Amino acid sequence: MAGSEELELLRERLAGRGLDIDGLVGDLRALAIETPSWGYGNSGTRFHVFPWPGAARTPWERIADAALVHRLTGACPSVAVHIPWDRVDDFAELRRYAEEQGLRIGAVNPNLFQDDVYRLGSLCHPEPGVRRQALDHMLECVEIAAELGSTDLSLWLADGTNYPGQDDLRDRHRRLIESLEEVYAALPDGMRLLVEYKFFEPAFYSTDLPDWGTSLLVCRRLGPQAQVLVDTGHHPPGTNIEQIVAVLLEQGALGGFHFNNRKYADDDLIVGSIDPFELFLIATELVSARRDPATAEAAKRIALMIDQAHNVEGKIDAMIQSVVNIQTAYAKALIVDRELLFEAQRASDVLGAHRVLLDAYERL
Ligand code: LRH
Ligand code: MN
Repeated sequence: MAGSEELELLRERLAGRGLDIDGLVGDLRALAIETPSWGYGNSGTRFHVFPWPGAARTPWERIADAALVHRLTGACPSVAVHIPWDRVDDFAELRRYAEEQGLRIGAVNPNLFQDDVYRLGSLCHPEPGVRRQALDHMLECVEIAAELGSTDLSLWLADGTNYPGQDDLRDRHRRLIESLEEVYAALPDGMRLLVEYKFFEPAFYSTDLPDWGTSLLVCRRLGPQAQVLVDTGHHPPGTNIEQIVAVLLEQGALGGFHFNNRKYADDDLIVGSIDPFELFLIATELVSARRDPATAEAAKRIALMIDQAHNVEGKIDAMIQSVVNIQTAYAKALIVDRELLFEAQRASDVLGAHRVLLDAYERL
C-alpha cells in the first residue's frame, strides 16, 4: 500500500503533523460495521416491491450474504437480525451457521409493528392485554438474543397516535416507562437495550419515542444498560444530527447508530449517498470522542449498524457501497488536524477552524 505516490505524499504530510498513517490505517481496519439481515432481501414501498434476481429469501441466505460482504470488505464481522423476519426453529443452529462463516450475530430487533393488535400501539397501547403481548415478544427476544450470543436488544417502536385527543399523551409515556422497566429487569448482565427514536411514521400526529431527548430520558430512567440509538433517517429535515451525536457522546448515552441517508423522510437510502459531508461530521464527532480519555471507553462500544432498504438496486452491491462510504467518512475524520482545530477554536478563528475540517474532508 505504501507504494502509491499519493499515499506517500499523504504519509509525509500527515507525518509532518505527527500523524502516523499506519496507525490511522489500523484505526480504519478496526472499524466494525454491522449489516442488517433485512438489507439483503427484497424491499420496497407501499407502491411496489421490485424483486431482485437472487435476493436473499431466508434467514440462512441473508446470513450467507452478510458473510460474503464481510469476506469482501473485512469490515462487517456481525449481522443484525429482526424477529420474526429471521425466526428459525433452532437459533443455536443459526448461531453456529453464522459462526462457521466467520460472522457474529449482532443486535436482535424485536418487531412490534406488524401485528394487527398493534393498531393503537404496542408497549404504549391503552389495553393491558395488548401491552402484555408486546412485552412477551420483547422478553422472548431477550432469550433469543442470549441464545444467539447477542449483547444488543435494539428496539424501535412504531407506537403513536394519528389525531389530537386520540389518546392521553402523558398516560402513553407512563405506559412506555412501565413496559420498558419490565424489559430492562429481564436483561442479563452485559446485554444492552438500544432505544431508537423517530419523529413520525407510521404514526402521523404523535410518536411515543419521537426524538433523542425522549429516548435519553427513558434510558436514564431505566439504567446504564439502556442507551440511545441514532437512526440518521429519523430526524426532521434540517436537524443537526452531528450535534445530537456530540451531546449523546458527551453524556455517555450513545449506544448505536442505524446508518442510512435521506433527502426527504425516512428514505433508508445508502449512507452518505445524499449528504456525505454530514456523515463526515458525524464521524468527526465519533473520532473526537474516541480520542478523548473522558469519553473513549463509552465511544468504543458504540454499535455502528447499517439500516437500509435497497428498493431499486442490488442488495450486496449496495451494502458494499455503504461500507465504503462509512470507511471513507471515518478515514477523513481520522486525518482532521485536531491540534490546529483546537487552536483555531480557542483563537475564535471562525473560518480558520472551519477550514481545518474542510481540509480533511477534501484531502482524501
Ligand atoms: C424503522 C427502522 C427500525 C427498523 C426498521 C427496519 O424505521 O429504522 O430501525 O426496525 O426500520
Ligand atoms: Mn432504524
